[in-house]
Amino acid sequence: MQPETKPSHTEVEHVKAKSNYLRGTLLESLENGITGALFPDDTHLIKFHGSYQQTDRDLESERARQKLEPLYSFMIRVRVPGGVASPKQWLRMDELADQYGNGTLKLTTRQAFQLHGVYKRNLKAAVQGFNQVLLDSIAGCGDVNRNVMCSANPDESRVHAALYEVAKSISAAFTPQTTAYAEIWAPPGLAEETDAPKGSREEGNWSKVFLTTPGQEDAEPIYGKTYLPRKFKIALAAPPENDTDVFANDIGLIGIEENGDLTGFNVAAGGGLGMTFGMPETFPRLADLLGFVRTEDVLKVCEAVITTQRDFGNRENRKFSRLKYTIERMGLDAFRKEVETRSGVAFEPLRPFQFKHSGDHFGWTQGQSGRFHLTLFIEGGRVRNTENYQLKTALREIAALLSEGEFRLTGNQNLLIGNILPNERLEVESILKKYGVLEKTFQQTALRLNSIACVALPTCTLAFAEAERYLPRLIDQIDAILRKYHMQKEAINIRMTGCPNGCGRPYLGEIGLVGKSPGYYNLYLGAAHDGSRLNKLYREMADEAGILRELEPLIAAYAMKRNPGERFGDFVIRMGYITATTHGTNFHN
Ligand code: SRM
Ligand code: SF4
Repeated sequence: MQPETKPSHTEVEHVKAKSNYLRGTLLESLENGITGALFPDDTHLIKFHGSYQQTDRDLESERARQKLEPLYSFMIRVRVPGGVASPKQWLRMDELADQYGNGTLKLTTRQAFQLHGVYKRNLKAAVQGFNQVLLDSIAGCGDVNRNVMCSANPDESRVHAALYEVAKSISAAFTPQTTAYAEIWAPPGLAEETDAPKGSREEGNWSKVFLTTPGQEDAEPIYGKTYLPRKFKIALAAPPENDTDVFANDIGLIGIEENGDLTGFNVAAGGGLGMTFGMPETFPRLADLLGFVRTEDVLKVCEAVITTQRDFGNRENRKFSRLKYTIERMGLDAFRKEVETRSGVAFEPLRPFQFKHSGDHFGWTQGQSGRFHLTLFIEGGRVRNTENYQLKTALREIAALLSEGEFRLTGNQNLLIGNILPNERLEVESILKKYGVLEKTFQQTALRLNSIACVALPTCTLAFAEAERYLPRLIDQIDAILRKYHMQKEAINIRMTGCPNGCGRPYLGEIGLVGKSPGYYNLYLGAAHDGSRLNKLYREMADEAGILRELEPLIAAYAMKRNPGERFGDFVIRMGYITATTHGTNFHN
């Protein structure tokens, strides 16, 4: 049963309902040369096509003084299911960033690419540019299932490889079916032009969104005309690594191994991190474990969770429309039963599993195929050239060199260059050395290697404070404290965001910093290093001096009093500095 759009429904619900499957007046908006912005309704719809209208917030007051409209530009989020891109795709994204964007590429916390600073007049050309290498941006944003995340290294074991196949099939199953994306953006004849060899990785990424039949009528068998009440996220992980932070997702799928093969998944549902300051009825929440399902049933179960959320999710107030609140309202048992009824799959008892770590492991590894993989630290996920550090050029040279390798975006904004042939390894290494990229990974404190910062200023319209541009400098200061107590090798997760929405998953940081106003952050402590426990507010509105003042005695105590192998997040709880958050509903207590 599809919910109808009632008068009490939010504006976005009405915009979706009358959009004719996400078309709205986007074509007219794009062609209108009088303003750099879209018509208001289309600003909602373009999200489903993977783009956000933004302004350059650094220039806000100057533009207002000159009585100019804000400098509108667009962020484009390019989906990369499981984070796997080919060297050819990397090269194209690199090129598009220079040609139409602000010269940088952002690797996101969900294994996608973002271009920033694309003017309206260039949007179509930019989208067509990546469409031509079989990348797309449909469902990059919007009230649909977003980029599906998967543990970053499929070549590590048979389980990882199988996991990636499941991630791709989930991504394909829940991609919107509308032909609006192809109609608005795709270069004519693209489907016929593609030179991707059958069965190749590039063809695998091909989402079929362009393969439309003339006269085809639109239908969304899963989503319906009003799509989902809110964004929806799915991630897969293979224990002991929780590098995709599965519990932060609407659906988290924990791969279970039997005799070296993937046998199925422990399914978790109802994760989500966004909250609003001053509204304790909004809260970050980790997904609850529902039970075990076999691999062949996982798509049916995901579809049942999605349609349950479609039909029971709140469409009257977007602050309460994520699945986490639907589950809180329905009760976990009733929700589980609904999913079982809809899918026809009964959950089996949970299988044992143990996560150990939620970050990435850096450096070289050799996979089961004998090929090499290298995980590099990309601070804040930002790929750019600066005077002292030519990261973008280095990665471009590697992409041009690799005959078969791949660029895997990790869920922690880092990059794994994978499947490097043994005879190419030395050349890759010499390029990285030439540009100082290896030092950037190997000479960092473990704290920095475990850091995440969301975009925040200047592009994010919701930011109250800096994050990506500031965290590296704050870490310089914290590093000095760590060195003083010989703790520089201690892996502590630190995550900063410019507002409470949670894009850098700050409530899963052993040290979490959430922007409240320029220069001031709420400090959260006590998350589990493996992503299985949220943190809790320790100090409100701390500036840099305040943050350092709070952290130094804790780091000193950790150096002296920790038990062998004890993680910082567990230590601050054991020592009574903070009480543990055991469920989203007691996050604010
Ligand atoms: Fe996010 C909104 C950036 C991952 C929770 N997020 C935004 C917007 C689009 C701001 C806006 O609505 O105007 C940000 C664009 C900034 C810019 O200039 O690029 C933005 N989110 C990001 C990225 C790029 C952060 C990064 O630095 O990597 C991540 C892109 C992921 C992707 O590729 O799809 C990103 N966002 C997340 C995550 C982490 C995750 O999914 O693992 C979360 C927390 C998990 C969750 O969904 O609960 C997250 N973003 C939000 C929210 C709060 C949602 C909520 O339920 O309350 C918003 C605001 C909203 O939706 O209203 C938001
Ligand atoms: Fe913007 Fe807030 Fe997300 Fe950071 S957490 S990117 S400031 S919405």
